[in-house]
Amino acid sequence: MEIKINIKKRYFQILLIVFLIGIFSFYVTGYHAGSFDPNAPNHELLQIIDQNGVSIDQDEDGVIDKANNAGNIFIRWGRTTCPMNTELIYDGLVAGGHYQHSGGGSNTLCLSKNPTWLNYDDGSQNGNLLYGTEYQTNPSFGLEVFNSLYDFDAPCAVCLVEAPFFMHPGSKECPSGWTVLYEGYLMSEHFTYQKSETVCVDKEAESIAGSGTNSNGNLWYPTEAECGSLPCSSEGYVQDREITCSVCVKN
Ligand SMILES: [Ca+2]
Ligand SMILES: [Ca+2]
Ligand SMILES: [Ca+2]
Ligand SMILES: [Ca+2]
Repeated sequence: MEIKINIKKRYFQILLIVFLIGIFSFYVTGYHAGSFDPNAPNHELLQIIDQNGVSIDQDEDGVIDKANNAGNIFIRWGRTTCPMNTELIYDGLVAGGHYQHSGGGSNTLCLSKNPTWLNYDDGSQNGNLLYGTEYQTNPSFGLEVFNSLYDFDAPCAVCLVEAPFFMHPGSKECPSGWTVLYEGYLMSEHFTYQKSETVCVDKEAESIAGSGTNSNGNLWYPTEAECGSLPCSSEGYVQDREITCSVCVKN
């Protein structure tokens, strides 16, 4: 009789141990599986930047939101440093298409100063062509403060900011609730040349050392208001006056 009771007791002890091992295993493996839950908020996703330079935000539920215009990366054209309360990612060279070429890319790039390569062929195949950007700011194009930059090439800075931002064309000031990151002048290609991008160039623009040779690749000119199509008045735009801009960040 006593032997039977001991066998039953041992049987329950074994069952209990198996049960405890099972619970332990479930927690260990379940914990690791949970860390790969694709729907869980993942801080690594908070600052992903897509191919167009638009940041992909993520709300508290982990839902990715790409459409709120809350890009966290902006380019400070004409400078190598970033404004206060923003972080320099890298400084580079401004580059774009040739002023006489009707094809090629139309956007302006903040190009790396330190290129690295994948596959290449050093023969000239002349597909898309990329040129450095020169301040074409001789005195005949106004904007006296930029005259000393004439024929020099422009740098740029790619900056990280933690709030939504936008470029405000036409004003060196920002709307209420927004703070100026930098102010400057709208610049782009000459109106008789081929199209390029209009960007906001810092009012205290710098040049790349030793770049004063006249190369005329991609060119920056100041931008003038043309009344009639634009409304002009004593409080508004003025015929032939150089248009300003600012980059604004949400308070
Ligand atoms: Ca070539
Ligand atoms: Ca030039
Ligand atoms: Ca030059
Ligand atoms: Ca003018």
